[in-house]
Amino acid sequence: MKDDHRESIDIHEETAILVAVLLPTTIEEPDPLQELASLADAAGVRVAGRLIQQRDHPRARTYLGKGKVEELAAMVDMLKAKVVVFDNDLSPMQIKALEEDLKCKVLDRSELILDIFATRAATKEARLQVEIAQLEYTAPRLRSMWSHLGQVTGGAPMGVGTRGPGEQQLEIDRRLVQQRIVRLKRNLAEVQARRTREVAGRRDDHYTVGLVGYTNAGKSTMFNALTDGDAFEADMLFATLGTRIGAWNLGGGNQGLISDTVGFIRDLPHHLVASFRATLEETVYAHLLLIVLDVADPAAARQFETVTAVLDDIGAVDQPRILVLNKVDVLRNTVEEGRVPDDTLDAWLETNPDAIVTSAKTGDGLEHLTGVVLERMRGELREVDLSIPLAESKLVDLVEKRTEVLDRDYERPGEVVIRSRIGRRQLERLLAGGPRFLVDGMDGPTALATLWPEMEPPRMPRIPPHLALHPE
Ligand SMILES: Nc1nc2c(ncn2[C@@H]2O[C@H](COP(=O)(O)OP(=O)(O)OP(=O)(O)O)[C@@H](O)[C@H]2O)c(=O)[nH]1
Ligand SMILES: [Mg+2]
Repeated sequence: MKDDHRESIDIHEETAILVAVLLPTTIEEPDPLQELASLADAAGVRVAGRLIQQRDHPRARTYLGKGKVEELAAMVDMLKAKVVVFDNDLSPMQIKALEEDLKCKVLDRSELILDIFATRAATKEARLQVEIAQLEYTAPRLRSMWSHLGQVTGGAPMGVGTRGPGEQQLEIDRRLVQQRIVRLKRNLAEVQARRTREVAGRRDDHYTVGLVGYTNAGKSTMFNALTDGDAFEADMLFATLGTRIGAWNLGGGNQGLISDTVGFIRDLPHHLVASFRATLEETVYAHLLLIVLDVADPAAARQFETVTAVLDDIGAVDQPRILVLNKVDVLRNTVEEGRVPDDTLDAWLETNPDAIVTSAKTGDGLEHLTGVVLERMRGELREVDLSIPLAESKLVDLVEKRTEVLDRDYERPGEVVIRSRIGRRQLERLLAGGPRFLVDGMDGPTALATLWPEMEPPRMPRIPPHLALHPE
């Protein structure tokens, strides 16, 4: 084997063997390699073999036990595998030792995820995010970093990668990598500052709803069904990497903005979470979160845990969440196949009575979901008298269209008093045009505070320090 086999981690269309080491802390699953297989599939790898070992703790040098490494080496040889992918995260030293023993390229789970992200990154922002994450995670695991750098930057800088990986060269590489990371982060921070302002603006002007959930749960399909949008949906992990925003007609002249974004996965590499935080910003700042769950997936419970953990991690902790139990049309099949218990749906509804059952594919439950979100948007309704100068005919029109009008009174000259049932959000929207009318005889801010005293003004969530791009 040549010494430079790990200069790049490009694994597209290569023959691979998947390996999982199950520790006592690993959650039991019928097929421990199922998710890694889906990830490998999304990365375009051809899976030729699998190996699973149970251990009390990882072996320091190779993670896998000594005998199993020998067994794996024989498999690599026999199946002519070009790459071995571990479901566990490995240290740079472990990767090096394994590559020596197995005489082929070795990748860990985080690298596989990064690889998928790298091939999917379509926007400048996503590419910056992925490159930073790769430099921080993968670069220390490469023998010769420059050739890899050349790969991600699309040009081999100074031909350094052609040189042998001497210790001194590695030291120089390391410094150059650090410099590049700093530069990229600065770049990214600029792109993201602009974005943050846009996101905050959208939040001030509209009611925003964020679709979140495990990868492949059906977010993009739901987004398309609710918005006549054209988000990419595919039976593949991480089909979506960017964020998409669409108008959601909630009925009764009300409109919300809904966003579809990157899916979550367990053990998402921390570097990746940090650099993708801004992509998730649309979510963090949304007024309401819809957690989309593939209820027919045997791993649904663990996926739900992952999603709530990531939401906490990115600071999306203040807004209300609605659980959406999706793919209910598939559930009957999975129950019949014995892959999930037949009381699956009841069990979810027992612990989450407000959950909404849907099929984004057939459209079942989406009308109900829309109604529930509209209710949330309007908030609790109040009956108020709106005193509007007759000259403000547009405003009168808006009130007639957007609220439930109970009565109209033209007795006072130059003014109409409309008795109306209205939600806080609707009133805020009407007031946004300027203080041109009184509510129960009060000005706007006073009326809001008096009529909905229990509601605090929405807060912009904080960014947890460990996820800030520039931890100071
Ligand atoms: N039968 C059925 N299939 C669904 C449903 N919702 C989504 N799917 C399918 O599930 C697969 C994944 O859907 P996506 O909408 O791409 O999932 P996603 O959550 O956006 O996934 P990522 O972008 O990877 O995070 C696609 O093949 C969809 O057609 C559903 O309610 N029923
Ligand atoms: Mg998607």
